[in-house]
Order: sequence, then C-alpha cells, then structure tokens
Amino acid sequence: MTDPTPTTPATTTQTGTPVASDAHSLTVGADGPTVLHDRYLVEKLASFNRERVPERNPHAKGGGAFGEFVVTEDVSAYTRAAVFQPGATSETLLRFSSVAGEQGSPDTWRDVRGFALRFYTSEGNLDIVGNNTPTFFLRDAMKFPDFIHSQKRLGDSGLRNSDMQWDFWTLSPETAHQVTYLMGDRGLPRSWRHMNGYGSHTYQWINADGERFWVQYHFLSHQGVESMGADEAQQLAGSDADFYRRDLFDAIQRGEHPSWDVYVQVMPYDEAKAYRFNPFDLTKTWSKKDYPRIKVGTFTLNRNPQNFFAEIEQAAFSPGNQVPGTGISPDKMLMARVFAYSDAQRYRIGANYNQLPVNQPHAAEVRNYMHEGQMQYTFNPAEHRVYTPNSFGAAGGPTADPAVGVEASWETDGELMRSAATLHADDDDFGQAGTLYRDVFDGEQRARFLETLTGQGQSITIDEIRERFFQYWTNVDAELGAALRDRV
Ligand code: HDE
Repeated sequence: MTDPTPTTPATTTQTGTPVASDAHSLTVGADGPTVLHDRYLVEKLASFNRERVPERNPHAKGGGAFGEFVVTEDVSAYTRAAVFQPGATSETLLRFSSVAGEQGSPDTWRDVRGFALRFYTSEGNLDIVGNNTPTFFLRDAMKFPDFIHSQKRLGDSGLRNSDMQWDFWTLSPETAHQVTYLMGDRGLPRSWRHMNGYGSHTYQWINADGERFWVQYHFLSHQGVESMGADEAQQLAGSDADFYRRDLFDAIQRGEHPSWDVYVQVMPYDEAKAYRFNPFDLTKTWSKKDYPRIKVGTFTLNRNPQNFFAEIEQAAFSPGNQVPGTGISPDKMLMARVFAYSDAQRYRIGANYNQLPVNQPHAAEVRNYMHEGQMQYTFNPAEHRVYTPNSFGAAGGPTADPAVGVEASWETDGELMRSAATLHADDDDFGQAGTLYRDVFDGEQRARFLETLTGQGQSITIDEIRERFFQYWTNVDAELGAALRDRV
C-alpha cells in the first residue's frame, strides 16, 4: 500500500531528489527490517537531532520583528553617522527578550527585558543592545557570569532559588538601582510594545569635524509604558508562556505597527571628567535636568519574521557593531561586551554567522580578505587576491581607507591594576535607587513595589541573607527598609 499521488510539488531530500514517502521507512517486504541505506529516513532523523543551537545565555527567550527608522530631526552637529543624518531612513530589526529564563520559560516572569536594536545602515550594521531599563545590575564584566549564575539554577537541585538571588544582590550593593527597577513596574511590562528601550551604556558620537560627544540612547514607546499586575503575570505564566511573543506577532499581523521615538542625551566630551556621577558607570543614569533628551527620529516595527529560527534565533547582535560617527565609551561592561557577543555568536551559530542573511548588512557591501571557515556562504570575486597589500589595484581587492577618520577614542594613562573606578562627587550605590523609589515611582507604584519586596523578603530562608536584605533596602530608603522589616 503506497502513498496517494500528490497534488503539490514533490517533497525532496536536502539535495533536491524527489522522495516517495514521508510516512513509510524502506523495509524488506512490508513487514521486514528497515534498511540502513534508507538515506531519506537517516537524513530526516539526523536533521531532527541537530535542530537546536545553543540558546542565548542569558536572553534565551524572546521575539522580534523588522521595521524602519526615519530621522526626523537634525543631530548632525553631534554625529556624522549616515544613519542619523536628517531625513535618512534605514531598515531595523528589534529583538525583545527576558534575561534569566530559558527558551521555554514564561514571557511574564518578573525580569528585565532585552531591547536589542539593529539599524542596517549604508555604512554597516549598527547594534544598540540594551534593555528596558536605563541601567544595569553591575559596572564590571568580571561579575557578570556570577550574577547570571545567581539568577539561574542551583548546582545540586537545578532549581532557581531566592536565597541565591538575594545573597548575590545584597553582597553587591551596586545592583540596588537596577533591582529597584526590576522589582518595580518595569519588571512586568504589559507587552513588549508598552515599554521603553535604552542603550543603557554611554556611547560616543563623532561629528564631521571630528568633535566627540558622549551619548545615552533612549527609545520611547508611542504605545505608552504600561505594566501588568503580579497576579495577572503569574496566571499568564501558566496559561500562555508566549504571551509577549504572541502579542507582538499578532499586533503586526493586524497592521498595528508599534513605534518608538529615538532620543539621545548628549554630554560634551570634556564634561565627563567632572560630572557629578561617573558617566561611564552602567549602574547610573544621567539626570535629564543636566542633559535633556534630544529627539533624533522614529522607528516602526512593520514586518514579522518569515522564519523565527532563521531570523530571530540566529540574529547575532553585538555592541561592537558600530559605524563611522558612533562608537563605544570607557564603560568597563561595554568594552567587555564587544568581545563577548561575537564570541557567543561564534559558539552558537558558527564562525561565519555574519554571512547569515539576517546578520549580513542589507545596505552596505562586505569587502575584506577574511575567508573560508565552516559553512562559508559568500566569497570574493575570482580576481581578488587573498592578501593585502597587493599590486593588483581595484581588481586585486579592497584597501583600508584612512579617510574613514577617527574612531571613538579617548585619552587615558596609568599603570595596569584591578580596582573599582574612581568615584565622582555624587557616586554611591544607593542614591539613585532612592531617587527612583521616592521621586519617580508614584504612590501606587511604591505600594506595589513594597508588596513585591515583601514577598521577596518572605521567600528568603537564611536569616543572615534576610538581614542583609533589610539593610540593602534601608540604604535605598530608611522608611522602606523599616516597613519591610515590619511586614516580613
Ligand atoms: Fe548581554 N549577552 N552580556 N547584556 N545581552 C547576550 O549574546 C554579556 C549585558 C543583552 O536579543 C549574549 O547571543 C556579557 C548588559 C541583551 O540577541 C551574550 C555581559 C546588557 C541580549 C551576552 C553582558 C545586556 C544579550 C547571550 C557583561 C544591557 C540579547 C548570547 C559584560 C545593557 C541580544 C548572545 C539578542 C545577550 C553577554 C551584559 C543586554 C552571552 C559577557 C550590561 C539585550 O553574548
């Protein structure tokens, strides 16, 4: 009994040979043994066994869409980057994510959300890989693996654990500002569409005259910033683990295209040294009174991925992807991320990951002498030499161009050492967290915040850690600390 005659194009092997059946293995007679040389069966099972690539660690669970960025203002005084010139448009890709949960984890667990934004610019891909918070837990990359370990699972039971999380946080006071965000409303966004994004780090812009500025990126949601109640989030975690992913996909499918305005705070290069906070300390924000936000343009997400794995799972962002006129700053975390992201991508999706369509520049040519390696997809014209310098002119291949001009740079000196950064006048670990709690949260937000922290405090089982928990929050705000001690 064979399969019915198909009415569609014939299914094929991975090398294009039509196949007779997607239901029956090749056997000796109808009831005999399956033969090993059933190439299609073997190929299908082998492909199945190799479908997963290592998930992102962290930021494994997420979703994203493509869109377009339009510059509506003139910020050319601060940057010569083509993508930010008046009227410029560029294709974008935005991937949202949670931090701690694995790929199958619920979207609505309380967490910071990743906000990884790529501009496919005419001068190469620009990636601003930030979060829905303007700060981060740490200021030195050396602590990052330990922090993520404490957010994930115990070594023996493989379970997540509140004692572990609070043990790490209360022994790392620099985390207080970001943990205040995390335990506040931003930890439970209504959807990915209803949250702001931030570059979080300080970056550098360079204008056409080579003048340098420090900048902070803000992406402000046109949908507003809305949160979800803890009960609703918990219920959704059980009933619809992909709530945010579904919301974004369906909204775009309905033609409800979410958009964000792009703003930057701009600090003149020389003001960094004396600013009251260390402007390169990722746990700090720059006061908007000191450096107001300046509008640049707007991006709109208007196209869902055609294939989630190919375009979202394999999207390979890196803070190191900068373009002429933009660059990084001496932020210790940012400098380490420039190495770590491409290292992670090479491990996850292979040496030539930038040749995957979603990672290739869409509006710029790739021209260099790097070649070969696993699964090379693209290659240079035959007449190109495989080395530089060479004496064959344009036919021989590209040449580096000094006119690309100054990359992001800064002055520095001093002996090598392992040390915390020099403190600026107002630098401390709890001040900005207290300001966020007292001045930015409104009454209802403070009440929800106290509710959440009470639950967190009650989940701690080790007295020493609980005592440090009270001290940590007392350092943020004395009344808050006292209320927690009382309630817990
Ligand atoms: Fe990440 N981070 N990170 N991170 N991160 C990754 O990239 C890393 C940090 C952020 O949607 C990884 O492909 C190190 C800060 C987002 O694809 C990895 C350090 C901020 C995403 C990685 C940091 C982020 C990632 C996981 C300390 C906010 C998702 C696998 C130096 C400002 C991007 C991968 C996407 C993803 C490493 C710190 C945000 C391992 C080593 C700070 C939004 O490369």
